[in-house]
Amino acid sequence: MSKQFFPGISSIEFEGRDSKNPLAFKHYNADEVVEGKAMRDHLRFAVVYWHTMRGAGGDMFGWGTAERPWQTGEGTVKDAIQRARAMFEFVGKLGAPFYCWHDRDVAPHGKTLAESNKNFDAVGAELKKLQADTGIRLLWGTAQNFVHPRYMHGAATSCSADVFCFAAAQVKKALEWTHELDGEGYVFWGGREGYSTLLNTDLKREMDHLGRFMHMAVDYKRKLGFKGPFYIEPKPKEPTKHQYDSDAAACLNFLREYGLLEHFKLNIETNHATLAGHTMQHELEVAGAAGALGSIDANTGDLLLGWDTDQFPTDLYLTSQIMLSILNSGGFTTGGTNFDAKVRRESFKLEDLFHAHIAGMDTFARGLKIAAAIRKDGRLAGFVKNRYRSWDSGIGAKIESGKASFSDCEKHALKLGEVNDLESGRQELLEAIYNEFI
Ligand code: XLS
Ligand code: NI
Ligand code: NI
Repeated sequence: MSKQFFPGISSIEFEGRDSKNPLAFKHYNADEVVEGKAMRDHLRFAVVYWHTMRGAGGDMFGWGTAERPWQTGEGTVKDAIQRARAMFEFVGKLGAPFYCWHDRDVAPHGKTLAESNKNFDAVGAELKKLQADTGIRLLWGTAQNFVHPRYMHGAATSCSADVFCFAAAQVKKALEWTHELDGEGYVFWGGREGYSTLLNTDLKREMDHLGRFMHMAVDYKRKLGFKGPFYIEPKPKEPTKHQYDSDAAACLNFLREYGLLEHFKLNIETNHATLAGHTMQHELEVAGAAGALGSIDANTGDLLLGWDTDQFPTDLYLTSQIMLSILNSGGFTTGGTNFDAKVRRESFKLEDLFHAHIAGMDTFARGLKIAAAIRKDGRLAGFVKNRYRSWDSGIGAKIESGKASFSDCEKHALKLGEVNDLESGRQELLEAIYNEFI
């Protein structure tokens, strides 16, 4: 047995809702069947490499606080391999089936692109071995095209064509490793694809370059034979003032405009939705309506803080609403519930990583059960269906099928004289019904 990074902690087991053991699941019972499917397969939990392995708890005002025995600070490949082992020990003990990475989380930056690629190859080989040994799988990979100073003006949307080429080379390599590690999908989050001021920005040209970049990625994916979906992860701001992939609607418009919609789905993150002035459920519904609901980054923000605080989700309204939208759209296929979340700076102990993930997984398990109960009860969906019944026959059905004209509508309205039978929207009653299930 190689070195243990979490020696005092064994596998997290399901003990049921009355358990007081902080290192046990109270609600996430992987084998429990909900709507004909095991919880494990509904939720498809993933742990992120960046926050969980690389996050040190620093902020603008203070150094890192976190106790992380695998962070030696040397930045070597040897170090990175130790870290990969720590990651798989953690994910294995937690019992999550998936993990996610950025290329530069797993392996260190080299002095040149060739050296970075070499580093990545060395750690990638170790990841492949660890996956085979543990059965833990890659939900998605992505390229970290925002940390290095060369990306200060953007990556695919940089004013420099040279930088565009570095970004392309990085995505090419990250795609190769995602494919080699049997990743279920691949994510694009436009870390600096946006601007700080329009005074120095040719917006149209930058958007065109982003479209070109995505087409090149699609071509390379085909060449590789990678079958998983591409996802775009919307976010309105941070680090830039305005990011081009600002919300689900903006992403869908971009994908349609550049003829990319068939190749992409969306990866929706709660904290990004709220930064965009939307609810998570709104973003899921917009993506779902376009048939593009792919995967989620599970976290939450803080109403009083205006940035991506990436907290663990522990709100039952949030998780039940998310699971309601996911179940209504047919459930995850290649996507999953990825904890793009970090423990607070004050939660600096190793076991806090377990507490945080257990809290998130239990809250999602309850959210799933609540959503399934709401669907079984049927009152809420029934109310919505009934609310639109005027579209099921007569003039409504004629309009929906495209067979009615303005003149037909006018004739109908003239015949009625006035609308006298409008019904209440009943928001408060519906909220009370929802509460019955919490
Ligand atoms: C940052 C994003 C990022 C993506 C992956 O806000 O959430 O972590 O998920 O690049
Ligand atoms: Ni994210
Ligand atoms: Ni984020």
